[in-house]
Amino acid sequence: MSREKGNAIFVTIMVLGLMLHSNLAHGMTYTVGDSRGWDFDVAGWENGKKFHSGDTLVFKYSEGAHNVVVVNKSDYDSCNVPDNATTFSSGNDKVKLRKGPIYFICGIPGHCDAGMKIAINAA
Ligand SMILES: *[C@@H]1O[C@H](CO)[C@@H](O)[C@H](O)[C@H]1NC(C)=O
Ligand SMILES: *[C@@H]1O[C@H](CO)[C@@H](O)[C@H](O)[C@H]1NC(C)=O
Ligand SMILES: [Cu+2]
Repeated sequence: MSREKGNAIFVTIMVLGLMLHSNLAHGMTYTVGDSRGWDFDVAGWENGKKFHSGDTLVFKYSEGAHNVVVVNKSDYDSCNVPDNATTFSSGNDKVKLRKGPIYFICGIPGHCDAGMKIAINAA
């Protein structure tokens, strides 16, 4: 193999490695609900997306209008807001995903029932 060809292959492998590395290390960032943000009828936004461990969800909403509560599946299904659950309320809440299922609802009475809930399963 020529020296030039060897160098080209080396550089290609380096670039591929860096791309893979940055993908794994930093993941994707998703704004929940896209341009509408964390709002009523956000349920289903997650469908058809492939989430991975290391991806970040950003919940955007007017501070005070909503919040984000991490719940288990039964509370997700029944829209129950448990005491002392992990709750975010800044209006610009970033959550890094770990592998496995995670469920988010809005804890303001009535909002979860109105569709403020998403279920994610990160690979
Ligand atoms: C879900 O969480 C609620 C409240 O925190 C708890 O009462 C319930 O036992 C939990 N269910 C499961 C299946 O873990
Ligand atoms: C919630 O946390 C407070 C303070 O740590 C504790 O006193 C209370 O018993 C907790 N409530 C439940 C339902 O776990
Ligand atoms: Cu809400």
